[in-house]
Amino acid sequence: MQFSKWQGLGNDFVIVNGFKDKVTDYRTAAIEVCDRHFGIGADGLVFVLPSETADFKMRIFNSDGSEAEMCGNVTRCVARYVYENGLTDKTKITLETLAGPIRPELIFDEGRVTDVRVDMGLPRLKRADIPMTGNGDLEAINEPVIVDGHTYYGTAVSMGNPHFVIFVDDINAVDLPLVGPKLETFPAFPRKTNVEFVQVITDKELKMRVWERGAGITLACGTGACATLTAAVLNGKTGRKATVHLDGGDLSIEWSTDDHIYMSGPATEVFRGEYLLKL
Ligand code: ZDR
Repeated sequence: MQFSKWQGLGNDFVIVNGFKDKVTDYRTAAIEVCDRHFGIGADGLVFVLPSETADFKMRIFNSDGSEAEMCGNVTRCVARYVYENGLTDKTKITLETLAGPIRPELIFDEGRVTDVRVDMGLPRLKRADIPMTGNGDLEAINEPVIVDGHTYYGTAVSMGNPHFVIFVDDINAVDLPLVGPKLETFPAFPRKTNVEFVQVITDKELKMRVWERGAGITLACGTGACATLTAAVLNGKTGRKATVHLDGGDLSIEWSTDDHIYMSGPATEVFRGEYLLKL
């Protein structure tokens, strides 16, 4: 199986051209390939596939084999991947995902791609759309969740995938490996959730650490940064445009007047090769 290894702010992925390489069991392949000792090592495995409704379809599998509806960092990487590998000559494409169509656009400076700007679509706030238990028509903003006797106040946002955003005074004081999995699997989230701890720096700057559903701690999370800005606006912490500082670098996020969220950041190819699937 030919592959290409990419990273967006240190959130790393193996991308496979599904037009050429057919894999029968995506989930098992993801667990095998993402293993950092026995495989290539990555936070996720991504297949670029034909689509009837968009330029391409992408399917994203977390390192535990579960399928994610969407992934912001992958979207930026895939936009560059299809352009630079000659699968398209378009610099603005539409990708079919389980979360609906997503539109990335390559940003050039002197003929070279510097960043990718992605129209991430509308953030979804109703509990039914997260999904989160309770009255499905209502939002969960600054909602208390009690884990091990500690109350966490979080805001639930779906960017196609579920996020629970918790504002704290100091993100470095959070024991993420301990509390992350407990919130990820908290019974109020029937499809589990990604968990973001966020510190407000100014009304234009946020710092965030993430515990990802199905992948654990990662250096960055695109959908998580978008959910974070949404939650920050809803809780009166920032304006509609802010820089989100992640462990792997910065993303610029805007909740635009068309109500869509726009995310801008880098995407980089690291290496490519042939992987010998054991399946
Ligand atoms: C967070 C993520 N890396 C991104 O950049 O948006 C997405 C990965 C998928 C996530 N672990 C999930 O929703 O299961």
